[in-house]
Amino acid sequence: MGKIEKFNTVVWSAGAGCHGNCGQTLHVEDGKMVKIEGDDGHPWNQGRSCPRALAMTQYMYHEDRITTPLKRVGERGSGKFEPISWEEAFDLCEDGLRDIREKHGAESMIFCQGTGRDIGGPISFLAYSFGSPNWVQLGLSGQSCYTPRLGAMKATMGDFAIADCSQFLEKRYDDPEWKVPEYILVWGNNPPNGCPDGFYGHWIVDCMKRGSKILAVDPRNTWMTSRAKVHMKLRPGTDGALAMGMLNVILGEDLEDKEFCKKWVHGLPELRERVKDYPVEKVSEITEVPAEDIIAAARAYAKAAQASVQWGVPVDMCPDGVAVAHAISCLWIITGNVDKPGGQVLAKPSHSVTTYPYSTEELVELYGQDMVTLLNEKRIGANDFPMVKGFRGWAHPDKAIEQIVTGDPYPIKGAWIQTCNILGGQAARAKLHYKNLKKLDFVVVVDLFHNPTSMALADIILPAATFPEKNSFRSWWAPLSIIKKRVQVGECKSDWEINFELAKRLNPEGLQRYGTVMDIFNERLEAAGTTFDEMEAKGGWEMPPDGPTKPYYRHERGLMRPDGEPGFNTPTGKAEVWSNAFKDWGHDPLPYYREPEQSSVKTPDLFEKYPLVMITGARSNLFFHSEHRMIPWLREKDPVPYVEVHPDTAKDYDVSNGEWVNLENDMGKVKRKVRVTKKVKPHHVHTLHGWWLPEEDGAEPSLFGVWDYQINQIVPGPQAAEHGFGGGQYKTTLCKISKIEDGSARSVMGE
Ligand SMILES: Nc1nc2c(c(=O)[nH]1)N[C@H]1C(S)=C(S)[C@@H](COP(=O)(O)OP(=O)(O)OC[C@H]3O[C@@H](n4cnc5c(=O)[nH]c(N)nc54)[C@H](O)[C@@H]3O)O[C@H]1N2
Ligand SMILES: Nc1nc2c(c(=O)[nH]1)N[C@H]1C(S)=C(S)[C@@H](COP(=O)(O)OP(=O)(O)OC[C@H]3O[C@@H](n4cnc5c(=O)[nH]c(N)nc54)[C@H](O)[C@@H]3O)O[C@H]1N2
Ligand SMILES: [Mo]
Repeated sequence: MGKIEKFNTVVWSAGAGCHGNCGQTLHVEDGKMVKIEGDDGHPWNQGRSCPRALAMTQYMYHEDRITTPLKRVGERGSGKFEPISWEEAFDLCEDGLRDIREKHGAESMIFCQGTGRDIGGPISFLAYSFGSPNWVQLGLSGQSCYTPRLGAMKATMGDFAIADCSQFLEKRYDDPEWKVPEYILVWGNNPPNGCPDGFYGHWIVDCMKRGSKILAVDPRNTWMTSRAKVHMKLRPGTDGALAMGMLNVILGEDLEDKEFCKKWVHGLPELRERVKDYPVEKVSEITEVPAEDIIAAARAYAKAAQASVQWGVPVDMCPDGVAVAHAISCLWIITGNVDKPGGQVLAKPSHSVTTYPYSTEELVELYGQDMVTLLNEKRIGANDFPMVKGFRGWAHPDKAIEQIVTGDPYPIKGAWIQTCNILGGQAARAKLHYKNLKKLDFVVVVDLFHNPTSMALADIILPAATFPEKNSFRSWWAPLSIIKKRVQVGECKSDWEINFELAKRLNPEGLQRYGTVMDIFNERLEAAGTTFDEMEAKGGWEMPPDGPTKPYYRHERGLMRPDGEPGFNTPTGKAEVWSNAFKDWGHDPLPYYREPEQSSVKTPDLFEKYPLVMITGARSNLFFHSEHRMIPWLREKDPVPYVEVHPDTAKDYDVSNGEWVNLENDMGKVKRKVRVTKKVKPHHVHTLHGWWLPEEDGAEPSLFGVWDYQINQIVPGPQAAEHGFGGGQYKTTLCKISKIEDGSARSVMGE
């Protein structure tokens, strides 16, 4: 046995999945990782780990892991691949991409990613170097994850904000500047399970231990909601009405922070008028939340010395998620809970380091003026939705999948799929995505394991590295961190290395200044006045110094605006509850509520046929989306896909605990095992998304059993959000339960 060496690092993809920045200690023996444990000295997680991090050794050295580049040798979908060298793989990718660029234009190649792992940097670098403006979270209907919330905050405050749990301060809860939030309004979020969007879930629990009280907005019962002073169990997708109702109470009872509003808020009189349309009784009727609960929660939140909101993806998945996020952001704005301790902390990338360039100047310098023109004029969706053009540099997912078939205004011929499982978890209308993507001429998948997407579509597969196997850096909120390679598995390469090699081949002149990926890292780290090696020598992470990226009261100190004046980064310098940005984009400058696309109110006939509201994808801490089903320690805990059914509903449908059933609507049916539980309300059901069976046959037609278990084939689309962002129907699809008479689920799941 060799000596065990210990290295501290940060858990950012691939492996645990997640959006986190946890400090973990790797135990390495003879070049192999043998154990992982939480790093006590790291301010983010202070020594803690999650099940997926703890199972990393099983993930890294799993027998199914893809460890060499692969080339398809049979028909698409036949599952026949053979190993090739990296040189051959890069040659084939270069030829395939060049061929599309020459015949159809670079925009005919789309670059698809999943959720925000360590991918935005490498994939935009490759797409833009190649010359395509079409970088897209393909399948995510309405781009309904975080983008609607980010868009609303950008429009109202010019910056993003998250619940203040002292995460920007090195001494954390012991820092004298920080104050514990009196209330935390946990809205459509289960933080300890998901740690979403750069927020470590147990920070809320840490705050609760220090006195924070919880107000919860969630149709289900969770650990978190069971601790709430007020739990508002709303009808899924009616969050916008609830937020407007709370604003109605606060403004109706003059509970706003008058001093803050006078000095820093734009458009309060207009908001006051608008919320009159949402009296509490009406809101109670829409949301199914008792009026007294709405009033109690609104008062508690508004009267607190400081209070914060921690929200989740169901907000985005409401129809017009942007408007819902707008309404919720008005809560913290009018109560003055912004940029102050224990409120909503303005969150900026640490040390102003960004993983990829944002500004037009930087884009022109790196990729040329043509790229910027393409981004504005040819990016899919940019001409349909002003917010797609004006706010976020991604192509529009629902438009992109349709353009593959219409070819209008130009053909889509190839896809680079990196860090996403479109057919196995990301896409609503999963079968439509399957059918349309099959039409492409050339598909590359960069992943660590096979999945239904790679099996059905890939011509070339490139094997990616996990976080202990790669160099990278991270500035998503704080601290600024580097990730240093410690082990090698097979021939796997990091996403940065893969994309760098290809980008250089496809744009040799433009990228002359970079010799290796390390040159890119160091260029990006310049904003922090440091280098990768210096960061490593200092222990790998650094908290932001006083200035624009460290709280508090930055709007008063002139640190938020490019002109250095006090105020927020908006046209008026104030937090705009009546938003000039929305007006300029042609949208309602004030928040509003819209009914979900399918519901008892909007589609009563459909509701009669399918009277169950299906919530999908409330996060399990065992799995990250469609990942981890092959990891024994994790799968053992939740071996099959369940559906949560209330006892009354189980009775109505004559089904019992442990019985296999179908969830069904006009789009199809999907198998689930019944778990009778009061976690859900009667006539709501909940089930986890992302199910496929790695142990099953991967070749078509099985595709790892995906069409038996993938819930997204009965989740409809396209989104109908006015903004183009929001409205994915992942939490509001109507369905019914039907019996499986032939025992087919049992045979598939081996029970
Ligand atoms: N029904 C339903 N569907 C949903 C949701 C829901 O709530 N309900 N949520 C939606 C949301 S919010 C999102 S963001 C999407 C997410 O959807 P995706 O991000 O596509 O999620 P995954 O299914 O985990 O697919 C990720 C793939 O990338 C691979 N991978 C992981 N890390 C890396 C890496 O570092 N490099 C590379 N090259 N590959 C990597 C994994 O092995 C996996 O195959 O799903 C959406 N789908
Ligand atoms: N372990 C793990 N962690 C993850 C992920 C994962 O797959 N696994 N995915 C990551 C990603 S990409 C994301 S976007 C986040 C998502 O994580 P969160 O933002 O926490 O979202 P969910 O877990 O989908 O839902 C949170 C809660 O909202 C409730 N809910 C459902 N529908 C509604 C509704 O209409 N309104 C309201 N108010 N509440 C509703 C659910 O019952 C659930 O308890 O997690 C991230 N973290
Ligand atoms: Mo997400």
